[in-house]
Amino acid sequence: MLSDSDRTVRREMKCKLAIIGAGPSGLLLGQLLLRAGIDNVIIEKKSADYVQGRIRAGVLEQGTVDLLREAGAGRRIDDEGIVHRGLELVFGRCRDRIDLQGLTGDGAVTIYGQTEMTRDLMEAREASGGLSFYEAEDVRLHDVDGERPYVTFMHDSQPYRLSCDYIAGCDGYHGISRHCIPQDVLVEYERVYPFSWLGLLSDTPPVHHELVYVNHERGFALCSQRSASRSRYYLQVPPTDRLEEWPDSRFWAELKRRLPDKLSQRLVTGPALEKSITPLRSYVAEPMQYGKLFLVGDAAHIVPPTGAKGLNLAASDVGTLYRILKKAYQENRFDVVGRYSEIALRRVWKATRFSWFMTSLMHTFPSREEMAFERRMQQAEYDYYVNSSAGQKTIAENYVGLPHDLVD
Ligand code: RFL
Ligand code: PHB
Repeated sequence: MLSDSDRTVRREMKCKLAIIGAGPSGLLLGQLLLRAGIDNVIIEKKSADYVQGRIRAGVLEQGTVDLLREAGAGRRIDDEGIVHRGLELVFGRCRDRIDLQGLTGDGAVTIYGQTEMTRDLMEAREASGGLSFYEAEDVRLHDVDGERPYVTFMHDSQPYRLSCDYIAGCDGYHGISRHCIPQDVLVEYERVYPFSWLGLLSDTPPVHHELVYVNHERGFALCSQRSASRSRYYLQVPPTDRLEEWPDSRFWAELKRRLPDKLSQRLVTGPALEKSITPLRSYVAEPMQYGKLFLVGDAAHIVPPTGAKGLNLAASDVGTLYRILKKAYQENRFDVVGRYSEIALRRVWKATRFSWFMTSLMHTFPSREEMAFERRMQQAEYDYYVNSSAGQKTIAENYVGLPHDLVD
């Protein structure tokens, strides 16, 4: 038991890397570094249950799966992940399969929920004895551009001070880390799309064995899945729509209207386990590094989910920072530390481009309804991409994930 006087004394701690946020970025980075002997502490403002329960991504690139394995958290994904070697695109009356495997020389993606990946990483961290503070309050970063940065926070009514060599801002789009970069240094690029996604999770068998992305004149629809008995569906909805306006019955009726007849007849409906609305945006912050602070994952960039890239991009940032810190600490190559932003941003912009392309190609743009020319351009673009081997290959190699950059 702590006495009252203990509680008012600031607890002092030290580590090589302070990690802000226990989303997939923070957990994966922490676990990879622990295994490389680079100690780190994770500070997260929400509870572990809350973080684990967030229903989000479902499609993992091979590079992401490889990093999970390297982190010692790959056993369950190897057993339970579902490998997809193709996907379907639907535009008007056209239904086209993109053969990911054939077009990329054996490429594929793995269907595995972000909730499961988070759970695996939390368990691996627990097993390695890594220190994490959940439900931390008043988290603040100090001297990020100085020699000895540190983080202060409150936990269980106790003040803490964590001194470190570096800080990884893995605290997502709404986090605090990015705001530590001075305004005259940070450049932000943004596009807000004029629609949101309404997602529904249900214990019903998926309508198709592969993912189906649909451009219908009533709006985009996506048929995804988590297992042979659990489906995840999305509908494009106006950005002003609220969840109360979408009872399950309306969701299923609208999805049926947007699917090709064959799929719509096969659709099995059921009560929603979860429903949520997500606005779509593209956002990139440059640079992704300032002094001793690195921005990782959604803290630095957001992509619309149409390309299934958000989590994978977070993982490739983690891979880059992990390789850089490993080189620095294990080979005394601290000269490479300054290259994080430049290396990470190359891949970030390419994934941003692909996500923007898929979003532009597959959604109905409200202003385009009257703009017949724009709709025709979209149709021509679709026709070109799916009927050209170069076009198909471009989609396939981006969807399975571009190579992770090496650090030399
Ligand atoms: P996260 O997951 O937002 O985690 C950030 C963590 O930081 C904590 N935090 C703080 N901690 C301490 N102090 C503070 N001041 C803090 N402020 C915040 C937060 O509580 C949180 O725990 O960011 P991270 O780790 O970078 O991970 C990013 C991914 O979660 C995200 O990119 C994906 O979910 C995006 N995404 C998809 N990505 C894919 O690769 N494939 C997909 O199929 C896919 N589908 C999706 C998606 C995202 C979606 N939504 C809801 C945005 C589908 C949807 C609908
Ligand atoms: C999902 O299963 O949640 C999912 C799949 C593909 C996407 C986005 C989300 O492009």
